[in-house]
Amino acid sequence: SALIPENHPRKESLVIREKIVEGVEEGYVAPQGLIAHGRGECFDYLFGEKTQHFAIEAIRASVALLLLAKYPVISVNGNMAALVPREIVELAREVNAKIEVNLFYRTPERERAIEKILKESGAQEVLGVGEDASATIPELFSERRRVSPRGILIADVVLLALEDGDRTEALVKMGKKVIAIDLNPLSRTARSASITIVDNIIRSFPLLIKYAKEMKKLRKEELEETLKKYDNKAVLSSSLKFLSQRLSEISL
Ligand code: PTJ
Repeated sequence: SALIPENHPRKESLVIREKIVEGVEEGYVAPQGLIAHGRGECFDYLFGEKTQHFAIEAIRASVALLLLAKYPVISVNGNMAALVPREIVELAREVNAKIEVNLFYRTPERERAIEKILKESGAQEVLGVGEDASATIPELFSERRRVSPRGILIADVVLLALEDGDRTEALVKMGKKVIAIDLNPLSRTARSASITIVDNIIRSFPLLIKYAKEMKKLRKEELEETLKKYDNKAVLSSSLKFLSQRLSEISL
């Protein structure tokens, strides 16, 4: 935005914030997305606004899982569409995943606006819009239970971000592997996902794309080995240890 001075020490963070605000003004980001973003900013600040080793480990495992999946789907909400639309499309292309709009605060207008953004970013097909979201996830009561019968309903792997805990749990209960990007390692989503990337979507999507390009060349057995060695509990606990160590160091 023109209002952010070039030399502002937190310029990048302000530019990103501006994208979310624009999304709210244009109606495709939910007002609640502002609160979610602020929460994310706070955690990101504590993590040093850098992708840390535990996130890299989770990103590599995620890429292995996506490349091994039979039917991977990337689930998109308002905040993701505002921050990483082109990256969503590129990652989907690299790992051969479907793209599905799935909103907590679902309205036909928001669905269509997000579909438009994704198509302008190069997506051929966007699932979960209008009549296409005709299937339901059992045990869920929010509008997020509505999914595409050609997408999340039949997916074996779902990548999502800034997600609500109930739905992550419901997807896991349905037998799906869930990859969650969430800056809060204590959230229910972070705790119940199969793989949790504790990092900002702004940085993790480009890294997912980078590793997908590299790891595509690996043999199936090598990808399976990466997955077998992965331990999500250990990764979550190492993100918390990182936080406590960093805070002790700063407080000296
Ligand atoms: O677009 P909709 O209707 O589907 O609504 C989306 C929101 C985000 C409003 C909805 O899912 C929501 O209310 O989410 P929560 O429960 O606030 O959870 C958001 C989580 O994402 C929090 O744990 C934040 O720390 C985290 N988060 C926020 N921004 C980022 C993030 N994680 C990664 N990257 C970010 N940029």
